[in-house]
Amino acid sequence: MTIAPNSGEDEHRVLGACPHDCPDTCSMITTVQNGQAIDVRGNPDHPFTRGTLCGKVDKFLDRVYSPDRVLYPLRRSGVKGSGQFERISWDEALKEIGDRFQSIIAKYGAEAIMPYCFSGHQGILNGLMVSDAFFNRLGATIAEKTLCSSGCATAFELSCGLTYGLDPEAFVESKYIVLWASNVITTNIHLWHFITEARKRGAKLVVIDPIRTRTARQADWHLAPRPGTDAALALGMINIIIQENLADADYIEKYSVGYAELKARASEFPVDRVSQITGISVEDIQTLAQDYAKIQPSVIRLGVALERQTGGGNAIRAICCLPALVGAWRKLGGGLVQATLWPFPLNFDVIQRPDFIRPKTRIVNQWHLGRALTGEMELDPPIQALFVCNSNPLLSAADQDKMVAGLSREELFTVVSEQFFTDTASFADIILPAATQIEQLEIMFSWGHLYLTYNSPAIQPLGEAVSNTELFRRLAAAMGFTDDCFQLSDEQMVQEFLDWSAPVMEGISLERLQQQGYAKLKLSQSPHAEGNFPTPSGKMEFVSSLAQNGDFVIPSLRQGLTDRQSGEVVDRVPNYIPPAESVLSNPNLAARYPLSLLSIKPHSFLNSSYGNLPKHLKLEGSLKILIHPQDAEARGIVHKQCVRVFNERGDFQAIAHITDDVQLGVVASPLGQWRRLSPISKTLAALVATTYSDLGKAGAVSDTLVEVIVVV
Ligand SMILES: Nc1nc2c(c(=O)[nH]1)N[C@H]1C(S)=C(S)[C@@H](COP(=O)(O)OP(=O)(O)OC[C@H]3O[C@@H](n4cnc5c(=O)[nH]c(N)nc54)[C@H](O)[C@@H]3O)O[C@H]1N2
Ligand SMILES: Nc1nc2c(c(=O)[nH]1)N[C@H]1C(S)=C(S)[C@@H](COP(=O)(O)OP(=O)(O)OC[C@H]3O[C@@H](n4cnc5c(=O)[nH]c(N)nc54)[C@H](O)[C@@H]3O)O[C@H]1N2
Ligand SMILES: [Mo]
Repeated sequence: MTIAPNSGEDEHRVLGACPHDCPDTCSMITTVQNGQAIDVRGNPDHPFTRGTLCGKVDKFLDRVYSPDRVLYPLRRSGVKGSGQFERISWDEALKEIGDRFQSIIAKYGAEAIMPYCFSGHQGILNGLMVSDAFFNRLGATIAEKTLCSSGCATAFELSCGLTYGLDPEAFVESKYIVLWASNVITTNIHLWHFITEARKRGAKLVVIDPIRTRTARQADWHLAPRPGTDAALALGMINIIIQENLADADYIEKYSVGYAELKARASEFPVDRVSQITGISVEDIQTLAQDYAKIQPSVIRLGVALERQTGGGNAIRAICCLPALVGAWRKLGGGLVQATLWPFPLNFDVIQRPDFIRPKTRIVNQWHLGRALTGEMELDPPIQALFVCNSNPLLSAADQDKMVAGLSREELFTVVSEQFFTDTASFADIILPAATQIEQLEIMFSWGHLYLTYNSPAIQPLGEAVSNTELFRRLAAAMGFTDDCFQLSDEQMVQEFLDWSAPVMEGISLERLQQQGYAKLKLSQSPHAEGNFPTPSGKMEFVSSLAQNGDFVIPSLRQGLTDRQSGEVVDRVPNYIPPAESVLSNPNLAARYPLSLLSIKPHSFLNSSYGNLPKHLKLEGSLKILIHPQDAEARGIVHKQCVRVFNERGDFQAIAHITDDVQLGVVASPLGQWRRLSPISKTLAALVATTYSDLGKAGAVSDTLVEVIVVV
């Protein structure tokens, strides 16, 4: 809503919500003067985000008013990828898209059209699901969206169910906090206040991360396992906890199934073996297991990164066993949080319209866009049109060289809806201008707290930019779709996309949201004190009944429908699946490519968003690779030298940062640097692994061996 004028008659403040794919979903206040936004800041009243914005979004107006914004529809006027475009009208753009889609459908069928929408915007209206109803109605290929969190979600579903875990604000009550593959200071900064408060009250902070991150540096204790070995660590902890009688027998008895099988599995992980696998000392593993069990309430914050390892799904399942084993769920502040989004009462079927999907419609996973476009997948019909929205696949998917080759195909008709001339947009035939958050209406769930956040438009859209919802209304009209869902206004979507009568919405009205900007779901702060897990048995499933039945759907916000994952490949009890590419598990490959490459989240970008804005670029620096001093010395690499990072899949060049923040044998590079601003126009996506991890078709992108050499 618009709140009382600050000073002067034509200055007012508007309550909004940060639109980004980040757990924090901040409540924001935009100050508007004479129709211009002059300031964006955090809303001090919000109990979780508490008035601060991160170092990326506190410069949001740089994004809104950037001279590089795409503000008008554009048609390609040079060769693909050249970046040459001419301005056209919306009518021309829509007619061209409609005509091309119709002729492709006539010649090849609608499956020759592939949408590609991801998480550039996280709103319930304009986010991940905004394109689904339209493309399902069109009969297009279904893009399976597993770039983020599908591995975590599947692991949760198989073990403790799709639970929010606990209220992250209850971290203040915790006495032992474990951040497991979670770089909170970079990726979830507003949780830090609650961790700091808990530490003031005596809590200990442990970080489990192969890298000494900003967060690890602040911890009481940093444990650095070898990448991809966390399942062994968790099973080793479980073994010690059971052997040393530190388990909570009463909690296990009442609220879990499969303890005997878990105990048997864990016994395969004696501490010596775990030490060999993980590289962590026997004493440290013992101390971790003992302290974690004894110091209650203990809590684990899991990041997303584990799913980017081949055995990551099983690692997450094994870690999910820990709080039930020690009864951490019993007390306020105990348990485990990964993503809190599951209780938000979204009407997925209304938003995504899976009922439009024609039987047997083809599914292509987004990670495989490059192979799909080049013809390597031998799709019939081939992809003849690609529609990108909320995403920059040239940087966020895998097989970058193949994507470039595919996007360069002359007959491929590519449409990109964007705020900026991204690397992907530069290959478009048509670019459509997208509005930013302060130019549109939105309502947001969160995956890091329990508040719904409301975003009122603060300014008129710049140029001819439109919200994603308006874009799909226009496209539907261009295709002659008269279904009611394509006539809904944004205000009607807010009403229909949420179940306002759900019990969690008690006390929450639209008026309250508009006035306050946010409202907390009605949920227990510690929902599993007495079990109540959202699993088929209602208990914590050390042995997964879904895996046992052998047939479950990958839970995903991203599709009403995704492929089923056969249970045959899924062990009923969590196990350790070694990395596909590591020195220990694949010595032949490691002889040629001895370094494990982790792709990590950039501190000053949001994935690739902001990667073109001067202040953010200055803070983030150029494409870099962190390398251990001994690994650098062995290769004659000096600090800040340009190096080539390569394997059989591809290569990129980066600036070497020599630091013992990474362990020997591990290199790391932050995601998000733009291809065209990088040496040899290549980034991480050129060489990361193209396989899936064990669960949820997450990309095993951080299970990647490389070699690094000096560029001469
Ligand atoms: N190697 C490697 N690959 C990864 C990951 C990794 O760790 N390593 N992480 C994965 C994860 S977790 C994720 S979430 C994905 C992220 O992958 P993407 O979803 O592709 O994220 P971004 O790179 O930020 O690109 C989002 C684009 O959407 C645009 N955008 C923002 N708002 C709007 C809007 O309202 N309308 C329209 N039309 N466009 C908008 C932005 O300008 C930006 O260019 O990448 C995945 N890929
Ligand atoms: N500043 C900023 N914030 C972001 C984003 C961003 O791009 N920039 N992206 C947002 C998105 S889309 C997401 S999904 C989240 C992701 O949030 P996180 O999961 O916290 O982010 P990552 O950097 O991918 O991984 C966290 C840590 O896991 C470690 N890690 C990697 N492999 C392993 C392993 O095998 N074992 C262990 N124990 N640790 C491992 C990495 O070294 C890294 O420090 O962040 C969100 N927030
Ligand atoms: Mo993500």
